[in-house]
Amino acid sequence: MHFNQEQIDFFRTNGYLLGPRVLSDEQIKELKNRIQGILDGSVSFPQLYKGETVDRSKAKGQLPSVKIVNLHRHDTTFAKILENIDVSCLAHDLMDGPVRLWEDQMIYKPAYDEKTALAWHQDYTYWSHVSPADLATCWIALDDATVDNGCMHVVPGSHRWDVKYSRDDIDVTDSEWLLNRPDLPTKVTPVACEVPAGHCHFHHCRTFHGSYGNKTDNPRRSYVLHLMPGHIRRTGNDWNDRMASVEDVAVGEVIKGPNYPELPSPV
Ligand SMILES: O=C(O)CCC(=O)C(=O)O
Repeated sequence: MHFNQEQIDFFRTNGYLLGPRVLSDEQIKELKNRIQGILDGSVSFPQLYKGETVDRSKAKGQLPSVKIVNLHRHDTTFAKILENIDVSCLAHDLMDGPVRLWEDQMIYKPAYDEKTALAWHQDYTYWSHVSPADLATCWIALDDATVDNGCMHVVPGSHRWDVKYSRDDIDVTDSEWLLNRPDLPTKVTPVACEVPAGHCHFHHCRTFHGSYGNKTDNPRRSYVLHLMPGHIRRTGNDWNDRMASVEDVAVGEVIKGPNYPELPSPV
């Protein structure tokens, strides 16, 4: 499975791209069961990161909005997805190989939780200790992601903007802070990225993106692969606990090794 040249050009110009279906119904079911087990505590998991919305989960036994990182290191159900040849071929169409995993994440937006917005951001703001800035994310929907349940929105072309700020400048009380900056080169026109269950969606690490709450009676679940082309190096130190830390790789070295698995060779 590959992107055609038109799709690759679209990604280069716009910084995002809807991809084809990469997971079967069976795989989706297996991932959802595993996620359910991690969230309800029947599967033990060492790195549960609960977002700011945890306290709202008290209502009617709903689960909190949760982000879990590096699942592949602890759970073979997730590690198996990294062997998905379709994901690998598509990623290699957009990035120089060998493509490696930088970090994976599960993001869960509970039903009827309109406050589970993910503030507008650029991923690279949190990854500036690795370079160059040409990582990309493969975001895989486990439920149909729609405008109503809080699908991702992007600003086309924003990955090519030279907007300078640091993590410390961000107004964390305003989820649209990035969109409202006075120095943006043009008026922002966000686009909603609806993704059918099992399909993938790619975005560049500088693309402005964010998402809103879930108004529906179903959770919105996704499994997210933050990927890096083969030449990405560690160029600095980790500087806050919300950013992915670089493990077992010295400053200046290419980021690789058991914590950063290579996707299979494309066919
Ligand atoms: O799942 C979302 O709504 C946003 C995900 C995101 O920010 C990312 O994958 O970089």
